[in-house]
Amino acid sequence: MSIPVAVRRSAGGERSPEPDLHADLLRKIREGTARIAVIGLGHVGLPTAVLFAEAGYPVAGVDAREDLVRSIASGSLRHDEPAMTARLGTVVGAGSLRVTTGLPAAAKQADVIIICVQTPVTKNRTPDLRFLTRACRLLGAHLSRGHLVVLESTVPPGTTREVASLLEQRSGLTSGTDFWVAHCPERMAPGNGLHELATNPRLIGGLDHAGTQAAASLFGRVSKGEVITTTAGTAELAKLAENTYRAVNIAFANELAVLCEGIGLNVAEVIRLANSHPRVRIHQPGPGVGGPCVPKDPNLLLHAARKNRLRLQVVLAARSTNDRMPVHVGGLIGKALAHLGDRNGTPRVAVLGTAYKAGVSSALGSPSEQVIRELMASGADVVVHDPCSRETFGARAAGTLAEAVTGSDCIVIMTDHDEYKSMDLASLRRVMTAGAAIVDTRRILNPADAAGCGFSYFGLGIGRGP
Ligand code: SAJ
Repeated sequence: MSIPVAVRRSAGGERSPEPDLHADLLRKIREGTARIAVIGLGHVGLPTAVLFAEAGYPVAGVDAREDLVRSIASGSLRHDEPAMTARLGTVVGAGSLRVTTGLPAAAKQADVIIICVQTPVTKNRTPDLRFLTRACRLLGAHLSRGHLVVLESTVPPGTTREVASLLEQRSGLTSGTDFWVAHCPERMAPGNGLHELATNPRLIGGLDHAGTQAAASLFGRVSKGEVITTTAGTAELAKLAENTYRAVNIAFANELAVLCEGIGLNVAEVIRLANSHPRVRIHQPGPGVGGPCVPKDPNLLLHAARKNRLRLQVVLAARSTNDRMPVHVGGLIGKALAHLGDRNGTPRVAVLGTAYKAGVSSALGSPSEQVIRELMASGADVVVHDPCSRETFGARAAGTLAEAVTGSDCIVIMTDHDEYKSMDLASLRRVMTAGAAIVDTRRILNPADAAGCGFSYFGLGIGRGP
């Protein structure tokens, strides 16, 4: 799916911007007076807005979700990043960041518009650019000469140009002459956005030199990392390549894990030793990949390949390996329960972690969902606990770790939250049933310690010997 645009497209060749308009924009960026509108206040837009407001720019943060806007304005937003509440409170309190649901007014008053809306995939894993299209339609109707539009959302190759075309169509203005468009893909791990957006190298790809120059100057004001300029298309694909590399690397680690289980070796040790080679960096096996980016971005890449009648075999294989990991975890749980021998009644399983990774509240795409739903479908009594996420995926929620574990036959560690790394295994063992098993999909426990406390330990990637 692509952004629907009229036939008229932005110019293929470079056009000269009007020197006064462009020079004026550069001056405002340099002097810190450029008014910035950030569209979309999710895990990327919010820290982006805070950073620019802290750098002294007048920033309007725009989001369609009224409850979100209200909670930011009133200082009651709960956020994964410890520093966010205080820093957000400071810029909102000082009036340098104001938040609104009104995109048209914010766009009209801005010199720079940064688009940070979500770009998910559909059930068929094709790009769903509805949010982006909607934002661009509204924005295009209020675009003025001299505007700089920066697309920070992760997008399929060619989207930045399509954004420019849509804006041209809606505004009657010409990209590269009247306004400028650039792509600056976000590169931040959710949970650490304020730090990573300010320190990671930034890629800036404009549709023309003037757009690249303006966006590079802008992001250079808030980034201590290198600002690397390129074309829009290269920046789009480089961003997708980053997360696809991660997905492929994790899939390889997952295959090693399954192999180690089969031949009685410990994958943690195998990877540790392989990674002692200076040019090897194998990632960690786990129960599958979740979150807003790593499971999604390879699909944007695959979509681009499909459009060009290409089949990216490695990426496809990695996707299916990662997709199968929750099923593999289900198999480990089955082995663990079987190991406990004949028991009367329904097995009770305590699933620890619904968040997709440690320290975040988001359970988007979390492999815990499939594991929990399949356990429930098989008739198990499932209790879930997560110190960060409220998601339960339909299972019974426990308020504390002890409550989740009490009376259980099996603990399944799905997320490597700190609280689980420092669990007091001996006390947990005492409140469980006579036979007690642990399935540790993140290998955060020492198998010998767990066994010493009387648990049957099943680690993902840890072979149990011949
Ligand atoms: N995971 C593993 N093994 C690993 C690392 C991660 O199984 O070795 C799993 C995690 O448990 C999680 C999923 O993969 O379920 C994604 O985790 P992640 O650590 O890749 O975190 P994200 O998705 O929060 O952030 C990624 C990061 N991308 C890269 O490191 C290349 C981040 O830097 C990006 O900015 C972010 O995607 C994004 O927004 O694109």
